[in-house]
Amino acid sequence: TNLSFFTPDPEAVKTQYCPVKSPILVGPLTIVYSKPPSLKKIQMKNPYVTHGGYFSPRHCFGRYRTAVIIPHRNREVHLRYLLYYLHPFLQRQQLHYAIFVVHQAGNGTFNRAKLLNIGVREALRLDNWDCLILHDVDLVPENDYNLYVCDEYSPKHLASAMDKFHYNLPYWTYFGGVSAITPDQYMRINGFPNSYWGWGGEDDDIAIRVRLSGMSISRTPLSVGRYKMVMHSRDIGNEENLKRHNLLSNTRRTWREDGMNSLVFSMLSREETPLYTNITVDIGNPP
Ligand code: UDH
Ligand code: NGS
Repeated sequence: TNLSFFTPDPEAVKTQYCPVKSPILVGPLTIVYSKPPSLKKIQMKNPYVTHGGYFSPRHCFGRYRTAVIIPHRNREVHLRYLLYYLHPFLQRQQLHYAIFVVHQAGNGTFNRAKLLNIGVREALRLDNWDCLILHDVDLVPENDYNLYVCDEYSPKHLASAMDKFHYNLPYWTYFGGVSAITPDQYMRINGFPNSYWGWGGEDDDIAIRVRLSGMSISRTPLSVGRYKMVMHSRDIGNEENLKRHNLLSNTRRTWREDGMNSLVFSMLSREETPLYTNITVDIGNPP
C-alpha cells in the first residue's frame, strides 16, 4: 500500500513538543573574530527568525521559552558577532526565543544592571517567558550543550569559563557575563540594583541578593560554559565605579528597596528590527 498519502507535510504540521534534549546539537564550536559579519548576512543565514528577533522551532513546539536580554551602547560590531553566532546556537537548542537589546541613550554613565531590569520588564510584557538570559554583548558561547534554559530552583551562571579568565572562574562567587534566571527568581530578588553607575560590583550585588533571598547559584560545568570574549578597551562612560565597595557592604540593607520595585526610566523607542527587538531608554544620571 502507498502510505505516502499519510505522511504529514513537515512544513505545515506541528503536533508534538520538541524532545527534552535537542538532537541537533553539535557541542564545541569554533568562534572567529576576523571580519565582522553584516546584518544582511546574518539575516540571510537565519531565514526563520522573524521581526523582533523571534524564533519558534518549525517541526515541533518549543518546550522552553527563552528571552535573551543584552545591555548595549556603542558596541555595534560586538553585537553583530554575537547575533551571528547566537541565533543558530539558540535554534539548534530548539528554543522558542527572542532577543532584546536594551540600548542606553546619551553619553551619561553606563548602568548595566538598570538596563537589564528594563529589559526584563519589557520582555515580560510581550510573552510568558520561562527563562531570562542576561547576556553581555561581547561574550560568545563556545559549546551548544550550554543550554539557555533555566534551573527551577537556582539562578544559573552560564559564563563559568571565559577565555580571558583562562577558562576558569576569576573567583568562586563570580556571577558576571551571562546568567539565566526565571521570572519568579528575578522577582524574588527584586531584580537587579539600579544604583550601580559605571564599571564593577553590580554582578556581585546580584550574587548577594540570590543568597539573601534564600537561593544559591548553580553553574554550567567549566567544560561546557566556555565563552570567547571580543577583545576591547575600556569604554568611555563606563569608568570604574568608586562607590561599588560601599554599595556592596550595604546590599543586605538596600536590596528590598532598590530593584524592580523602584525602577524609573523613560522609554524613547521600541523597534522590531529583523534580528532583535531594540529598546532605547533614557535611564537618567547618577545622583
Ligand atoms: N556595555 C556596553 N557599552 C558600554 C559599556 C558596557 O554595551 O559602553 C555592555 C556590554 O554588553 C558589555 C557589558 O555592558 O559586555 C559589560 O561591560 P563591562 O565594561 O563591565 O565589561 P567588560 O568585561 O569590560 O566587557 C571591562 C573593561 C575593563 C575593566 C578592567 C578592570 N579590571
Ligand atoms: C570584580 C568586580 C566584578 C567584575 C569582576 C571581573 O572585581 O564586578 O571583577 O572583572 N567586582 C568588584 O569590583 C567589586 S573583569 O575582569 O571582567 O573586568 O565582574
